[in-house]
Amino acid sequence: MFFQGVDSFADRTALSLGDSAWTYQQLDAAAGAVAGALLDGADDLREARVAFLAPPGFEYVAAQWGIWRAGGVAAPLGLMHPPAEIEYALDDMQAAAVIVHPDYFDRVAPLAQARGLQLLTIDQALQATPQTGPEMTGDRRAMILYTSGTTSRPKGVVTTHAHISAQIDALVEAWEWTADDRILHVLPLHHIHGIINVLGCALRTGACCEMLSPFDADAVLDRFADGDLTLFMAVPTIYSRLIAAFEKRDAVSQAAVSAGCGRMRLMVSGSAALPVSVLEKWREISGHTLLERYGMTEIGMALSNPYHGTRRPGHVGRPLPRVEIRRVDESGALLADDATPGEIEARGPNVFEEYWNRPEATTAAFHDGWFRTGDVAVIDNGDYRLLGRNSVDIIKTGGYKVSALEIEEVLRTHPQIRECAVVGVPDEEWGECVAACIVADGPLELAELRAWGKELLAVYKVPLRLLCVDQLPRNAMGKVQKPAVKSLMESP
Ligand code: MLC
Ligand code: AMP
Repeated sequence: MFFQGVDSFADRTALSLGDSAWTYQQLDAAAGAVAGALLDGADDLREARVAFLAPPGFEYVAAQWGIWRAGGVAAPLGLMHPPAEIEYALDDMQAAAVIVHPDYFDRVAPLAQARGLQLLTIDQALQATPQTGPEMTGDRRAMILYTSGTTSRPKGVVTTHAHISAQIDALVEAWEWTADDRILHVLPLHHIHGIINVLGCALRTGACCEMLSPFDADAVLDRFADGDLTLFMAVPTIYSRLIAAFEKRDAVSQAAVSAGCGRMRLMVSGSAALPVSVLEKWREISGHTLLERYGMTEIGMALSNPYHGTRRPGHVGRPLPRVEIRRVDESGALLADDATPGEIEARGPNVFEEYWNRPEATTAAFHDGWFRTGDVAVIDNGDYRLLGRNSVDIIKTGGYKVSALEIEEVLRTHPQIRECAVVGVPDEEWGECVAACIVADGPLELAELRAWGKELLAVYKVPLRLLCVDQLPRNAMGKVQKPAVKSLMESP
């Protein structure tokens, strides 16, 4: 597995954060210590789930690699997740242990202790006597990432070491990563975009991954201006923020940013649709035509515009190496005609193992061995063009996937809310923003609702539009009509 093959670049810088930097050798040693702390004399964690919460940096990677080295399944938690969300994840994954950075100890320790889980601070773990752990094989479960879907609570997506390697190898090959790359990492580390596409590819190739967290548009532009980065990857909302920050700068500073971008070899966008206006504006600023690609937690990256050759705005390109893609109609029949919209299905060594502990959901997610993505696309001169999702209950906002049903469940606990329907409405900056249509006992203001749901709603993204109505649009059977709710929320 890739994190065990660091010998060839042992002395190279693997990670940097501010003025600190760590070599591959240091990461490798740290992983051995974390494995020693987890194993505590045992020989193998045998795929026990180990949750970990650490900000982007050395400690995060030490925990991830240490869990793997001990034979465990690494489950990164979200830094902004409130205790209720962490509790849900710990219980759902049936965690055996938790590793926590000292800055997050108070949030996690009571939850781990209440469940009798092994609790380690990362500092403690790094002091332990190193252990080698079991032999790694590709078929071992390696990671659980939580993803929202059309059910009301998130599901744990399980990938093995072989899946992770396949997902990384496809990108390394297609985008020509080398040990001389230096990428600036600004994404959250509990989703695949940040874990696989940025961190994983960098560490697989002996490149340097420079962490900048939390995302700060001006700090990113300053680093671009330094001119020593080769790669950058982000969600469309981040490019919108960079454009806004760029436009506030004076001409000298703008010229420095543009020149620095010119020295980079590739800039990538994904996780949500890249508006053509953003692509064009960023091209004027940076000289780069953003490479847009398409992927999903369950399958890693699947489609990509070319590294060499023409990148078509509004398109997500063609299948990545070893990823098989097909499209089917609503009855599941294979589509031969490129122009007819069809659901994308994926197959290949990149496709995940299962939803943790949800055999029925796993079975339902596959169709004759192909994973059903729920994304609808046409093929236009060989390139895929996404048209949207086949479920109105999935919202993509700021690159995060949010379940409308999950937000509705939270809103229904508000004492004044009798009924509600949540939808995503188009938004220039966020791609979609979350909009709630409610029937309330008395007037309810957005500010009041956001204050009430501060913690709970933060993780699901607070509804940014609120409409109070006397009744929700329903059909003759009494079922809420989401498309009608959507048009209601979209009208000015
Ligand atoms: C935050 N705000 C929002 C919002 N999120 N408003 C509308 N919609 C949202 N979704 C508001 C806050 O309330 C706040 O308002 C203000 O914006 C700043 O909030 P913030 O939390 O500081 O935002 P920020 O940290 O700047 O986050 C923006 C972001 C972040 C774009 C950097 O969302 C992000 O990192 N997104 C990346 C997610 C990601 O990696 N997804 C990949 C999933 S994997 P106020 O009023 O308080 O100022 C995947 C597969 C694949 O999708 O293909 O890659
Ligand atoms: P997630 O479940 O968080 O991994 O998000 C995966 C979803 O993000 C996909 O199913 C798509 O709906 C969406 N997505 C990813 N990349 C793109 C893209 N380039 N354009 C549009 N949607 C995208």
